[in-house]
Amino acid sequence: MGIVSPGFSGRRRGGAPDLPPGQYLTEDFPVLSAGPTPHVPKESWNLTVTTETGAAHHWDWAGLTALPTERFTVDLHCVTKWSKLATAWEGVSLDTLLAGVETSAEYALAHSYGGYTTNLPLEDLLDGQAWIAVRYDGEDLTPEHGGPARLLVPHLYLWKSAKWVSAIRLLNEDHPGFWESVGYHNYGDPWREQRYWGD
Ligand SMILES: Nc1nc2c(c(=O)[nH]1)N[C@H]1C(S)=C(S)[C@@H](COP(=O)(O)O)O[C@H]1N2
Ligand SMILES: [Mo]
Repeated sequence: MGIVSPGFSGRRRGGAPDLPPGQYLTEDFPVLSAGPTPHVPKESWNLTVTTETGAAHHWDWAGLTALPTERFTVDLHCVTKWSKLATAWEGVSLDTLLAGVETSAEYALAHSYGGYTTNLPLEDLLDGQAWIAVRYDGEDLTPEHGGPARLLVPHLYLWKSAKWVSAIRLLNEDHPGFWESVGYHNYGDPWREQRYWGD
């Protein structure tokens, strides 16, 4: 089991250098969901990755949790302006998940139980930047925060971190997700304050 802590580079907690422009610090963990919370039992949970050629890869709960997991501590930045620093998670790196997936796609579209979608460049899921998170703060991830498993891509605004993730489609063309198609920025870099189209 690998233990890594990307994103926690010893920066001073609560210091301005940790806060992207326009953000404020919060200690609690707000819940932001566009619809009702799906309750997906681990026994019926499934994750599918499809490639641009139509190849499909499936993981059930046993398959996912048999993969090496990582512990990581990262800062979260929501477009509604709260940031929560040094949050502790456990999950499977997308590098691990996608290691056996052959693709030359440039884009990814994440899908959730309940219908939510969000898009991002595939390279933003790789190189230690993204996880399928299954535990938060030492506990199984609660349904409100996306349990049993959510995508976590902390270097982008948190709407890119699809809760209750069910599928990741790897695509040759970019396809805007739920918020991206109603005016949120297509990429969503908090450090460049890319909140809305045109930012
Ligand atoms: N499936 C799904 N994932 C989602 C959302 C959602 O509505 N549905 N909301 C997004 C937004 S806007 C944010 S800020 C974060 C909130 O995560 P949290 O509720 O764990 O704080 O989840 C993101 N992932
Ligand atoms: Mo958000």
